Amino acid sequence: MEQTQFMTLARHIIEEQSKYPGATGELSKLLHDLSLAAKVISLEVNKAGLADIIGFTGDNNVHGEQVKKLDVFAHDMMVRAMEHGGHLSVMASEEEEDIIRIPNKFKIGKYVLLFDPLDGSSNIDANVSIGTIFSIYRRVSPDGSHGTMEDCTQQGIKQVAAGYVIYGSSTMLVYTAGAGTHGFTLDPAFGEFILSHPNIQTPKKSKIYSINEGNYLYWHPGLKKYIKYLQDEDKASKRPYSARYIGSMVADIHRNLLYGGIFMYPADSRNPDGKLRLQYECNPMAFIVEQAGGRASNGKQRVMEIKPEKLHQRVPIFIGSEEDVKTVEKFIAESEVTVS
Ligand code: P6P
Repeated sequence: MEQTQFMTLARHIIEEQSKYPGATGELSKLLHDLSLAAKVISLEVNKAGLADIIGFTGDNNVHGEQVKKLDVFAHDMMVRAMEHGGHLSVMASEEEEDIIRIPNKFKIGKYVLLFDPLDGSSNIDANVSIGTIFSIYRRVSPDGSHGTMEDCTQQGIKQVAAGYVIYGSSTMLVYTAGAGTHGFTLDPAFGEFILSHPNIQTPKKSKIYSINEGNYLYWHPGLKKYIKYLQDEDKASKRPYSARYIGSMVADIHRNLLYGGIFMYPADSRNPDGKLRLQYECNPMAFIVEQAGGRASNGKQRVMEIKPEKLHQRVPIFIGSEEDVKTVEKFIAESEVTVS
């Protein structure tokens, strides 16, 4: 790995922003506030096994999924850490039905923050890596007033920054502001995110595929053919691929980003839109992976070009190594031709 000078996240963000003439430094401060929230959530996640924080609150979130206390903590921490900075006009969380208004006592800013506070939380009790995902837009509603639903349902191509924090054997923050994708590892000794993975480039072709094969029966015929293709032997194209599926999107995509791989959460006959949310999971991950030289589509169209209709909209996603995503798109297209 390229030797990196001792670069903190704060310094990296400022240096990145200095590349953009007219940058006011507001985005830098916003990302800095996000990194503070990440440190606090990391502390709680890493001691969840000790505290009584594990276990269900007994409540259900907007999607009817049982909510773990850590989900609630992470959501509350993100809101509290971000609402007072004066950089945001509005927020939206995967854990909350409606958009989150900035309290009147705080200054209204020009950015919009969408986040999944703790993705993969059903894995908390098994100590599996989980993560926070965030996506930042510039507001489209008039300055000075409170942000709107329209601010929160912009196409992914309008993102100004996106990132995730993975709480695993170490805590890492991976982000892009449109000039490459960069990874920082939290040094717990002095609580700083240090640049460990500058300008990540994901392999164009891989030998790893990630999908919940328990849904095989319900898949599109083209997808069934593609998975069978990956399992056939062909040394020239490094087949059979290895199946790697953690069931935590941040963990699966992080591994594939570094090693190469394709992650798939497709539509199926039971879930015509798939499972993962466009605004909180798919768009930020698509921005990150594309900036690392990868590809992200819904099987037919670039994820970031999908026009959101609803805040919590779900979309199918095929994301990762560019050549692998293009291959599955081809299988789907060909099978649609034969099927129609
Ligand atoms: P399944 C976790 O609940 C999550 O939202 C993603 O992190 C993960 O990729 C997916 O759902 C796993 O879903 O249906 O395979 O358990």
